Amino acid sequence: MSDAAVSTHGHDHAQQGSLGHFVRTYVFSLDHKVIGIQFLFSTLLWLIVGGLLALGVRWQLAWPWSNMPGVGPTVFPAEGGQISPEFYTMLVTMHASVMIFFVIIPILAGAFGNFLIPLMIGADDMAFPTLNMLSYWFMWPAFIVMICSFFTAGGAAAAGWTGYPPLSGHPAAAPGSAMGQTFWLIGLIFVGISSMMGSVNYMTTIIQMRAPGMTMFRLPMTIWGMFITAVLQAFALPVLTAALFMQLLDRVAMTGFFLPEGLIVNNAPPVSGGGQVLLWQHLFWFYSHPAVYIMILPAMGMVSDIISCFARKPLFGYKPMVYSISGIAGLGFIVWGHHMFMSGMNPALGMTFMVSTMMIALPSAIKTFNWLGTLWGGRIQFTTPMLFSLAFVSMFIIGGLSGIFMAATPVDVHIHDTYFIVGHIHYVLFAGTAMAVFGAIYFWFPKMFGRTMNETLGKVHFFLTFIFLNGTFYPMHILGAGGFPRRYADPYHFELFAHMKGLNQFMSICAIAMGLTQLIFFGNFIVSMFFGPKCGRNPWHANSLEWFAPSPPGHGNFDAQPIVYRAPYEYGSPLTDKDYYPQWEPPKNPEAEGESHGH
Ligand code: HEM
Ligand SMILES: [Cu+2]
Repeated sequence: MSDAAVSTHGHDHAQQGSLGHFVRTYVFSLDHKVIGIQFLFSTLLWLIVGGLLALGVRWQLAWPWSNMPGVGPTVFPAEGGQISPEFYTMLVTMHASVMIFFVIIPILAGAFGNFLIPLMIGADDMAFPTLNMLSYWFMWPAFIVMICSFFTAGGAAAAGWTGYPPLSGHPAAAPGSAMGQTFWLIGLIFVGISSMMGSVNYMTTIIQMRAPGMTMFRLPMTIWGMFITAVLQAFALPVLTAALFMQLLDRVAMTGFFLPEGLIVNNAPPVSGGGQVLLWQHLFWFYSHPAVYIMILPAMGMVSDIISCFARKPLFGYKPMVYSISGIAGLGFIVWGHHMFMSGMNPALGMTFMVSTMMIALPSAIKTFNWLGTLWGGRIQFTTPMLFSLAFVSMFIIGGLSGIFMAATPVDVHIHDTYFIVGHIHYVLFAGTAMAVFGAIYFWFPKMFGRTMNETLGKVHFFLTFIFLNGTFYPMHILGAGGFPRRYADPYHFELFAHMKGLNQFMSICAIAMGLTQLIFFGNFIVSMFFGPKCGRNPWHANSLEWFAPSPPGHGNFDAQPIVYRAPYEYGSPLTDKDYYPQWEPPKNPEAEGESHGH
């Protein structure tokens, strides 16, 4: 590994300015920091794509069958500028698929995992730099294939991000299910391969390459989040990849895994048969329930670090936090049936899944309690990263509580497939994870680029996003409790829902405003990259090892081998006169610190 790092280093001097050098340094780079930043830029770009798709959805729900101003006539000339019902289902499907598989998962693991893991454990790079580079370069073909599907006959995939057969399996079932669904499957298989390469790399790096003194229980929570996520990926992803292949074979090779015998759709001739539609749901959720934790555990880790730093207090209950994350990961494999309560399930089994799902709320509650415990009595600094982290904690509580409603089978009968579920998703994923990601960007931006982002603009970005996100997503619970269905292009068609249009218009206006607010963020990000005030190594006075490296760190990360003397949360320690005591600082009084050496 270090061979590669050294040889790239050599080129720095030998081939200054040559194209080959540029390509090796910034395009096919083996450096985990460059790969992390590549992931960050790409996922932010895909976030814009996913966001625009969402605005399409919101447009239709607020002002159904009306011309989209500006873009409508160009994008949908055939419908005279309106979104068609077929296109609406594509929008819903592709919005969720892009956000989940191309934004949330890769921004956490790909961008922050890559950038932070070696720096926070005191390593000079990942264990397998080439694998790391490949994991990034598998994402672009995946994304291009997904997006190209919009231009195939029939359009993009339209069976929802969950891709249930027979809708997804039968070429005549859903619009776009001719080529679009096949493209979708190929795209996701590529994403799966990418994640798999990342996962083995992260596990190996964290287990094998920690700096001297960095015991497992001295790892920052960010690293624990990334580690457990990598383990989850390794166990769950093969199941999804196999299922994707099987669906692909059903579509292109006439196998019969998921389609029942003699199924006739839209008078099209029957296709392969003899399969089980429910088998897909089991395989899909066996991956995708653990995947919802893949989408939040790294965020929980990063938030823990940010909160401890700006409360200037040690993280409350470090070990219970570690056990909770592990517990969430373990339990995550025995709850997938809660997505299938309404698919036809033996009540005894439904009961089992209900109980296991409710149990998983326990470790989640422990974590929330510990964040509050960390804040309690702290000298809180309301910086932008801290504000976003506090938003994460408070919003995650709403998302977690709505999860408990849904876990109760008698309640889920009524709210399954309504906007209540969509509300839950958005509270855990947008109000939760995305807030944590914004916090993490503001927090680690100085390490990435050696400059800080503008705090005032950061706060404006925070407050507007926070207000508009609640305006957009909170009413989803109200709609859902009233039965408003998800994935319908025109629910107002039913008289029962006609009165809900006003609320939907309010939500869509908030969504548009929230989208515009992000321009502040992107502007701040780009301008600060070049003109932000330069910062030193440790602008937040934090304790973990990444702050020991220069900002931005050069090849090989550290200019001196870091040695770890203590846990990463020694804020307000009586053993030093500063209010923080970094992991790398040799003890001033080794006798007094003898205890913490014992680990
Ligand atoms: C307190 C813990 C949680 C509980 C008890 C819980 C429970 C549930 C239940 C029962 C459902 C299925 C509802 C239905 O379709 O009728 C569900 C759906 C979902 N949950 Fe959670 N959840 C929890 C936390 C999370 C977290 C942390 C995330 C993601 C970060 C998440 C993401 C999702 C998603 C994406 C769906 C919807 C899938 C779909 O049908 O499209 N949940 N949750
Ligand atoms: Cu689930």
